[in-house]
Amino acid sequence: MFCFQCQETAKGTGCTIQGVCGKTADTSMWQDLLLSVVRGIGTVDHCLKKAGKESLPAVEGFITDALFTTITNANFDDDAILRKVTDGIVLKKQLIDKAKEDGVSLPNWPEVTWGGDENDYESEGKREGILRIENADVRSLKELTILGLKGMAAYYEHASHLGEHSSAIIDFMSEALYTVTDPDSSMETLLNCVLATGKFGVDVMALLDKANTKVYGNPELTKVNIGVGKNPGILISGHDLKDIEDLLKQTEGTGIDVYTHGEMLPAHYYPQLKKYKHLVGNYGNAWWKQKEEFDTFNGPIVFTTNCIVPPSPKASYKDRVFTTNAAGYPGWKHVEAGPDGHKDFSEVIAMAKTCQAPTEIEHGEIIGGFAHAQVFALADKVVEAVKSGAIRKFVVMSGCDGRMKSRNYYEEFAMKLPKDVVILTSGCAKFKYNKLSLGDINGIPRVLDAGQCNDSYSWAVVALKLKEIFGANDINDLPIVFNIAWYEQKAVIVLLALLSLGVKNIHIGPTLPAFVSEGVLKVLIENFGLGGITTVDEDMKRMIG
Ligand code: FSO
Ligand code: SF4
Repeated sequence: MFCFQCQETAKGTGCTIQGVCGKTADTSMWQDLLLSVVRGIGTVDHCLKKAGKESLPAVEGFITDALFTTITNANFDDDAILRKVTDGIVLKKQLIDKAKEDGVSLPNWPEVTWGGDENDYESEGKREGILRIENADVRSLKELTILGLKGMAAYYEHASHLGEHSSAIIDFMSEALYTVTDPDSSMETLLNCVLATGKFGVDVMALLDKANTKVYGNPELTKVNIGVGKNPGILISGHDLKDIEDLLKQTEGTGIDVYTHGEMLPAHYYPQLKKYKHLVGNYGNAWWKQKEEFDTFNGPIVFTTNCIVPPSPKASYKDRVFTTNAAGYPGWKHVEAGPDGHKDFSEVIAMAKTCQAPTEIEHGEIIGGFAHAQVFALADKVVEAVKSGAIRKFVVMSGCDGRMKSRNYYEEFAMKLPKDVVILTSGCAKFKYNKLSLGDINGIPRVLDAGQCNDSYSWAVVALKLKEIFGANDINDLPIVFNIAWYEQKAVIVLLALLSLGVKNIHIGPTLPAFVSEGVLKVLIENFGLGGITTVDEDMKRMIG
């Protein structure tokens, strides 16, 4: 196996025997095979559309689900992955037949021509690994695109569950899949494809923002309880707001409470979700602490997206975890959506009724809900604080948290920030500093949490607004610096999106991605001033002054 897609990759270069995340070599091989099928489907879909022909509607759901499935910690279930491979082969055949009927010629690349014989799954999976691309810079640009597409697929899927679709985004995904499949794509074409991925990254985050706010209202300043109640509870994790809404509706009046975990915390900020009285709080912290926190939660847990940590064989909770959407783990029940998109959580609820209430591990409240609309509502106060010098700088500390010790850097950085600097956060990175009581500046909290990692979009919207208010020529002239923590591929699409908006001098850490080759890094440094992190004191001087 070879996988280097996340920040925790072995030795900072690539996992070759087993994933640090727990992914086995077999799972890695089946994911490579699934990705090859997706590239084939994207290629044929793009050829049809480029020739002005209709493609098949199933392409949208397949591409997004398959890419999402291969995100770090999303799906460890080989059977589920292989079912998706088989479904993909059927879809690819239908597309190829359609191309034949319409007289559209197709490239004879292996991803297109492979017939999908089950006996060849293993050899094909091995052949389609990342190292099939020999040139390190070509590989790097192709992977940057693919990893960005994975993040895009995840956000698209959540938006689509709430009824938002965009043929422009899907067409782009197919075009990009075509470009990375083409063995003759030039470096220039590939670099442009990476940049275009960032542009569509902005579009997909805007689409999800529209979907979330249209259905659930604009996030508003909210205090979230981090303690527990007396009723048994269900813990729901991940990013899919439609799932938590379904669960809240189905648990209403049952005597079961609902708690959010990790990236689901921002559900509390939405008016149409916080109205449910039995949405009692957020339990625990970022994804990587789940082994301890699921144990003491005592009730069932639902994963709506990635960030599964494989449980130890003796884990007390291993029989009370459910997955849905692209997430999966062998032996855990998977809740499928019905044809109308409806999900039936009755089994989860029945299990909850037999469980004890959660054990309290924390007590108190945290504050959040500062997505763009709430920040705009406070705009006068914010602008005044900047003009008077009460706020000297904003530092965007969005992204992911993780288990590496080196990430303590972010907690220390937050603590050492001068008192006139405000942290703008989103994503699970916030769990390093959202309980530190960093105080406020003239009533504006020093940690403003916009929401999930996709809500980094809010910080782009806010930056553009500030640019307008202050009459700045360039977004980079504002008193905003970016010190972003990354872990998996949603952070990749967020980063590419920021680059496409013209944001320069972004620092990413705790380490630079293994999938960025030396040559590509040079281009990113020259054109965007992208950089890593050093020590807290050094970076404080560089970024804050
Ligand atoms: Fe975190 Fe996990 Fe949102 Fe990621 S929970 S690490 S970037 O999946 O998606 O921030
Ligand atoms: Fe390794 Fe990360 Fe890939 Fe898992 S997702 S196999 S930890 S690089």
